[in-house]
Amino acid sequence: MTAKESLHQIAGICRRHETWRQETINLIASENVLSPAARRLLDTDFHHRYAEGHPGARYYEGTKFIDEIETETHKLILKIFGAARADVRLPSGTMANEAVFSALMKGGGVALAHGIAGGGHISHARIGALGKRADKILELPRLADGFRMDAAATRAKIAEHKPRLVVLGRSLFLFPEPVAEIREACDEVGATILFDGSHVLGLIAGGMFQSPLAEGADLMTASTHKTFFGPQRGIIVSREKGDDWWKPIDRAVFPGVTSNHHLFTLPSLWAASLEVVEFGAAYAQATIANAKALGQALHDRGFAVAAPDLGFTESHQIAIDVKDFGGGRDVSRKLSDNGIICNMNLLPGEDPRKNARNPQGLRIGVQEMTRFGMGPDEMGRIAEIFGACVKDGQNVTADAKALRDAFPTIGYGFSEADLSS
Ligand code: DSN
Repeated sequence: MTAKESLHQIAGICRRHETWRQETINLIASENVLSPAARRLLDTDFHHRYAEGHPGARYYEGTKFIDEIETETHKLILKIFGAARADVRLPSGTMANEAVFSALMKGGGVALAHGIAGGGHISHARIGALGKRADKILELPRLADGFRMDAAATRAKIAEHKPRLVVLGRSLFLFPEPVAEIREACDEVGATILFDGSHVLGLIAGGMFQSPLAEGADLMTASTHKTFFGPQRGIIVSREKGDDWWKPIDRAVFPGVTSNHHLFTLPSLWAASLEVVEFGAAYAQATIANAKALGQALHDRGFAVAAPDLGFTESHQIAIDVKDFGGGRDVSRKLSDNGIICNMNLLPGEDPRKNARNPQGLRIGVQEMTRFGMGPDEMGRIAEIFGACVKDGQNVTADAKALRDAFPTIGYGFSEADLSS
C-alpha cells in the first residue's frame, strides 16, 4: 500500500467509526459527547504548543494566550466545586489519581479503597497507581446490597488499621458515598479522604448527586468527560487551602506526573465548564431520571437489575446480572453486534482473578443518550429492544438505528454558531 492509500484508509476508518457510533445507542457509562462548540475548540494552534508550570510562571515563552485560558478555567472549576484549590493541568483522571497518591502516600502505608468487584477503579487497585505507593490496600466494607458502603464497618476498619488515605468513588457507582459519616473517624487517625468523582462529576456539578468537598472530603479527583461535558482531561480540587498542604500535590502534578499538559484540550474544557454552569442542573436531573426509568423498564421485562429496592440507582448508571444469558462478555458482544454498546462489568461478590474476562454483569450508563435528548419513553424503548435481542435472540440493529436516528442533536450545550454570534 502506498502512503496515500494508507492515508485514505485512515480517513475511511475514522469515517466508518463516526457513522457507526452515530447509528448506535451508546450506553458506555464512562463516555459522552462534546457539544459542537467544545468540539470545534479542540482544533487550534494549541495542538502544537508547550506550557510547563503555572500561568505567568512558565518555562517557555509563547504562552500568554494559554495562560489566559488556564487561569479562567481554573477559576471556573474552583467556583463550580466550591473548592479552595484546584489543578486543571492533568491530561486524565488516572493521572490526577497518580499525582495525589504520589504526594500523599510517599513512604507507603495503608490505604482503604473499593475493590474492583466493589466498583473500584483500576487506579485504586494493587495493580494500579495506588498499588505503586501503598504497602497495603484494604477493601472498603459494603452493605448487604453489595453497592452501598457500610459506614459503621468502615469507621471500625479506619480505627483498627489507621490508613493514611481513604479512597471513595468508583467506576460502578450507583449510590452516594457516606463521606460525612466517616469524616470524624478519619480525623481521629489523621487519614485523608480522596473522592474520585470521575463518573459523577457532572451530577455533582449539577447539584443532583452529593457534594464531596462540602461533606468533608479533603480532595476530589476526576476525569472531565463522563457526566461532565468536557474533553478527555483530569482535575484535582481541594477543600483545604494551606500552602503546606497543597504544595506536595502541586509538585506531584508538575513535574511529578506531567510536563506539558496537552494544551489543545483546555479551551474545550473551559467551554464545557460554562455549559455545565448553564445546563448542568437540568441535565443531571434528566440523566438520573432516565437511569431510574431504564432500570425499572428492564426490571419489568424480567432482567436482574441491581438494587430494585433502592430505586436501582441515584446516578447515571445501572448494573444488570446477565449470567443466565451467558455472562457479561457474550451479552455485551451480542448487543454491540445489534447496535447497542455497553460494557461487561464485575458485580459485587465476584472474584476478579476468575471472572474479569467474563463477569456476570453489564454496566449501563444513560448520560450520552440523555445528552441527545432521550427521555423516559425512549428508555422504555431501549429496554424493549434490549429484551428482544438478549432474551428472544432477535436482530434489533434496525430498531436501534431507528431510535438513535430520531435524536441526532446534542443538547445541553453550545453550538458552533454560539462561538461567534
Ligand atoms: N475505566 C473507565 C470506566 O469505564 O469507568 C474509567 O477510566
